Amino acid sequence: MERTLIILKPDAVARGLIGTIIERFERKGFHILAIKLTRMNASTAQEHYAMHKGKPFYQGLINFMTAGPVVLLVLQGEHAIEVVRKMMGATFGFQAEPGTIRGDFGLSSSLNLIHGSDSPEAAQVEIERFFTPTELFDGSIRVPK
Ligand code: IDP
Ligand code: MG
Repeated sequence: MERTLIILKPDAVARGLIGTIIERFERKGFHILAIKLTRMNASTAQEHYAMHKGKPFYQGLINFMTAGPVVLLVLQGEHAIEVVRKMMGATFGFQAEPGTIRGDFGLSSSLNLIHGSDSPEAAQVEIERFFTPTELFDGSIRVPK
């Protein structure tokens, strides 16, 4: 069972696509271990996208990611990282296949709705970046006696 960190980016939140996107993951069978609406500050965005530092789009990406609230999620399921990346589609909406989140809901080459971890190592670091262990739930129900 794998875990992955998802960010519904500011464009997804602003366009009212939170429910639509999360519904796809729930219907696919993923369990939501954690969920939070928050605004990312610049230093967290810089850390999250450190691998892109120096690229021409980097400052625009930081500006975009901090421009409004985001929804952070931890999803769990079989092969979660690969399956979520497939469901997200290619990086830019105009290239992403229909049927994928980016392919169905966007055309932009910068506002692309969603982030998903790209490896187990990245997932662990990213989950710890945004959530404490006590914020992760296993989905089980305990009925009080
Ligand atoms: P990914 O999100 O599909 O893994 P990456 O290449 O890792 O794509 O890029 C991270 C994020 O940086 C993208 O999701 C997108 O928001 C932004 N980005 C990547 N390339 C460009 C670009 O050429 N112009 C503008 N933004 C970009
Ligand atoms: Mg990437």
